[in-house]
Amino acid sequence: MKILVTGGAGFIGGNFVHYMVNKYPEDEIVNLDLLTYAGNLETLKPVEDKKNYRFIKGDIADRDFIMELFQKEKFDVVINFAAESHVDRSISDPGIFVQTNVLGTVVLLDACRAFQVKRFHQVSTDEVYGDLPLDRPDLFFTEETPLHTSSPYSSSKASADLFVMAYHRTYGLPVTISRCSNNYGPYQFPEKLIPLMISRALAEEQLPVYGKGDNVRDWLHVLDHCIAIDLIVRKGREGEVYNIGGHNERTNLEVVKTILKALGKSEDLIHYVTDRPGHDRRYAIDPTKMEQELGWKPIYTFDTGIPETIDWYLNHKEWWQNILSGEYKNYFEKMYGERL
Ligand code: NAD
Ligand code: TDX
Repeated sequence: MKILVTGGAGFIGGNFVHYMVNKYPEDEIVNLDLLTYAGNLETLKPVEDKKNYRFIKGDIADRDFIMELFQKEKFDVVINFAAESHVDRSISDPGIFVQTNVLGTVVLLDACRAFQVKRFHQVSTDEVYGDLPLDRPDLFFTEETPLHTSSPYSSSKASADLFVMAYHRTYGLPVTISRCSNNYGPYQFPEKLIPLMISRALAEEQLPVYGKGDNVRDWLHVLDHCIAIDLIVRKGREGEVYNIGGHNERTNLEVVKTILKALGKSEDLIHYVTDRPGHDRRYAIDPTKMEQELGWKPIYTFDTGIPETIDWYLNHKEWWQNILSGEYKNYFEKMYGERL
């Protein structure tokens, strides 16, 4: 099979490329990525010389380029990870989220139609369901939960999902969608909660916790996400949505304290800052459909995954220090300068 992975120089796409290249030597994995601030080819170093792997730089929203590429390559499967993925950035600059997440997805769908791709898989997010109240631990997102978005980011992801479903119903395009909870693990860009807190705690810098730190996220190890997507693409039913999560809910404060404890750092580093506007309170996935239909079960719990992840960041300081010394630093000043 010839598989196009878009956004494979990012966090989850990069982990997915590693997984697929090693697991399926007979498949050809093509990684298409624009290399925005979040794309990092160093993430692909362990696989870049493999015979079944190739990188192409390009924009999923560039229609002419995408049509030409699809005509030439004749992909069997397309898995779309490419996106603007950071909620805070979507609050300061929503336009690029429409461009990449909505328009880029529609361009890919058109190319899949035009060149008879056998499966288009959209990597979506649990944020399309909005949030759950903090005082109702009995409530979870199922695949039937109505879309109800809060941020420009989640609105752009929900819009893309609606187009994916419309292309299935209207044109019979063979599609699937997965909606996953918060991922953590190796190669995550240090603007997201866990790598941000690890890198700043190691430097003994203040840790910016939004609001009271009582918002809840449902943490999933990135390898469990990759395994789930592979299963959906190979065994999932066309036109279906699959929620991916492993019942690992933690408040942000619990996450930060766990990191500080593991690194032997003081809780005095915690610094409460102005809350994120429209901040979703709680995400929690009901993964029954993945478990019953596809036999998926996560390998990691948060308690087994987080020490391993912290070790990874300790053993790969060069990877994230290179990021911190570049463009990211300007971004950080802009985002937090007035808050700290
Ligand atoms: P990321 O920001 O780390 O990576 C995104 C990648 O997409 C980068 O390599 C970037 O260069 C590339 N990209 C951006 N615009 C592009 C364009 N126009 N054309 C081609 N490539 C482009 O994101 P991530 O955390 O790895 O998330 C991957 C996907 O998973 C996204 O679709 C996101 O919405 C979804 N998701 C993420 C999480 C999470 O916790 N990180 C959870 C659920 C769903
Ligand atoms: O500095 C911070 N301080 C803080 O308190 C940052 C960066 C975050 N937070 C809080 C906000 C959230 O409640 O931590 C929580 C997690 O924040 P992010 O890492 O920004 O993730 P989130 O907004 O939950 O979205 C993530 O999960 C769903 C991904 O970035 C999305 O791409 C995915 O769809």
